[in-house]
Amino acid sequence: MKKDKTHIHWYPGHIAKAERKLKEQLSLVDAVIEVIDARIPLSSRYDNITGLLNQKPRFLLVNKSDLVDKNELDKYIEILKKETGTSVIPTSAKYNKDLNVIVKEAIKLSELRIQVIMAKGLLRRPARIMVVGLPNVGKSSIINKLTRSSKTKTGAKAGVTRQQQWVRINPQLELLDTPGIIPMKQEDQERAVKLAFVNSVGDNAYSNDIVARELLNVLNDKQTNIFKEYYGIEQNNELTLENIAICRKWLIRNQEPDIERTSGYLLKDFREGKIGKFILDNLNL
Ligand SMILES: Nc1nc2c(ncn2[C@@H]2O[C@H](COP(=O)(O)OP(=O)(O)O)[C@@H](O)[C@H]2O)c(=O)[nH]1
Ligand SMILES: [Mg+2]
Repeated sequence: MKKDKTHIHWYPGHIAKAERKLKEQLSLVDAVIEVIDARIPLSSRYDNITGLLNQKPRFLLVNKSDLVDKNELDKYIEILKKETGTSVIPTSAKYNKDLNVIVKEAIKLSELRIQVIMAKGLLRRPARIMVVGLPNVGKSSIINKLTRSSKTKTGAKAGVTRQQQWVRINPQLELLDTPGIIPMKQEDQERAVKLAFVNSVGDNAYSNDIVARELLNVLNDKQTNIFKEYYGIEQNNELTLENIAICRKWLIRNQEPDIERTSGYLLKDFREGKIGKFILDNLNL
């Protein structure tokens, strides 16, 4: 695929299909879990979630919380709670030992609908919950953690889960894993680039150097210093891809900075949390 030098853009085709399927399944579920990424807690929300999800009861999981500062994240959690009026639970599929709080909340949220079914004389059935969210936020990882197995496939790239899949967690709860969709307009490039930082858009939608430069651009002063320290750039030198390349000796012929390679490493280091813990949204947005 040809990479546009200035824009991030993805094929709307398979997203439209996934969105259609998601809507089809909605009538089958009691509630919805929306998984967001702690590094972009505002930008990884679904824009039109209430429209798309048809006012289903739902709650939010702020996953990958191991990659951010807990105190800073708490401020965003408060905002999200106020805004949505729902439970907002920080999680980490990597480190949380006990994700049972998710199971409890899911069952609680479904109870009303199950009671209605039972009032009609039908037998009690397990709560059915759909797990939605952008690609790569950790939906499948959380479900696997809850089943203590690898029933769903996970992966560091966007688009690993291609189909919806029901997973039984226990006799009271079944979860539906879904392929992540990006229900936003591509015109919102400021947000698209944040999705690229955290690997929520496939890497054929952009070129690394543009996204890497943007990543350096959105950092605040404190974050910039942490980056400089990590790559060994002196405090009075500017934080640029070129300077990172020179400090790390990522060079091509004639000792020129190897920008392509540097961009790739920078994004990788950031995504793996090696440089530090960063939230890249802004509270006064
Ligand atoms: N650091 C960290 N990585 C995570 C966490 N949850 C998932 N991942 C990683 O993120 C990538 C995407 O996970 P996956 O479950 O496939 O995301 P999905 O597309 O939403 O289903 C994988 O490489 C996971 O190992 C988490 O809480 N913390
Ligand atoms: Mg998945």
